[in-house]
Amino acid sequence: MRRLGPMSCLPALLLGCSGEQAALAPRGAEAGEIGRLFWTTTTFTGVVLVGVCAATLLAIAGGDRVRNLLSARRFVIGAGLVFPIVSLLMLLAYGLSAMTSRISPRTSDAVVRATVVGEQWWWRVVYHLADGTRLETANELVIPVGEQVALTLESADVIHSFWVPSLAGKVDMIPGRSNRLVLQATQPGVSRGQCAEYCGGAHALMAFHVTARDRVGFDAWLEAQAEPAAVTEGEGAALFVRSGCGACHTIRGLESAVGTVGPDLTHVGSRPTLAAAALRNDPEAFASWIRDSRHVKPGSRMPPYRMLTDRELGVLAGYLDGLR
Ligand code: HEC
Ligand SMILES: [Cu+2]
Repeated sequence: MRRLGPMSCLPALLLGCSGEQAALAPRGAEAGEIGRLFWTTTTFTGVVLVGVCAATLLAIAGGDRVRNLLSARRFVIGAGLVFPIVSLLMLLAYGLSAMTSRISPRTSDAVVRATVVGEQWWWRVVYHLADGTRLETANELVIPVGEQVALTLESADVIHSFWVPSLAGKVDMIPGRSNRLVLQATQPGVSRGQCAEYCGGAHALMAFHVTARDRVGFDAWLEAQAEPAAVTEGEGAALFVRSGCGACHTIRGLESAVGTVGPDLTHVGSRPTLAAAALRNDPEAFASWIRDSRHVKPGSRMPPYRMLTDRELGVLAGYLDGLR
């Protein structure tokens, strides 16, 4: 059994090769190109490694004839000099051409455009609609399958990095700069993204989801998101305003909830997760987040609300959960 020790972590390692956050299970054009680049270089270096090991073994254990062959001038120059120079140059040319043309294209004919801003420790998402208006949401991107989506990546505080391994390579979000990334999903489905640059205490709890839908589903989603909040009256809405949440959060349609410090909550109930994928999206999660956001996410910019009673927390949670 002891011998199995190191092997027993193999399944765990292999798990990293599939699923919603796997670079080697591509669901996007750029991730597909990166996958091909990876397999090409890995296969090539694997073959070279086997060749070098075989040559070494033969040199040690082989007979005189094999040794003479291996130490011949022609073999040393051919396999030791010409082959590496030619093959590495070919790999370099392939890598550079893949990177400049297909990975991170500079221009695109994208119709869908959005800006994603990294903030400690969540993602502000702003869609720039065809009619010139902007539509803000958070911690979730929905994109149409097969179409190019042009993202502008920015930061509001420190350096973050935007990475959805199954869709594309990672691009840093740098304060004062706008970086570009073109996403193109090749199949529908949900992919998970994660901040890939250490950005402070809760960095590991800064994730998000990208949902690729067909064009009809995408248009329907966009239309629903553009609507004002489903509920803007009643006990929940009043408690939200009275608790001062509106100073940091916008709920479109709810007067005096126009803050922009935190995520737009107009349709928060419709998101796949809460607080940048730190929690599932359900009423209990809303309540525990509001009661003590810093227990869930140490250092969170949202203050805890321990003074609210259980009943008040339930009312607030029910209200936010209903904002679909
Ligand atoms: C001082 C500003 C501030 C106040 C006041 C505030 N929040 Fe927040 N809130 C934030 C920030 C910043 C985040 C993002 C935190 C993170 O994910 O790291 C957040 C996140 C949230 C989220 C998760 C949103 C998502 O996209 O998943 C909910 C829900 C929420 N707040 C509800 C409330 C409620 C309810 C109140 C009032 C009781 C409130 N907030 C008061 C700043 C604030
Ligand atoms: Cu980070």
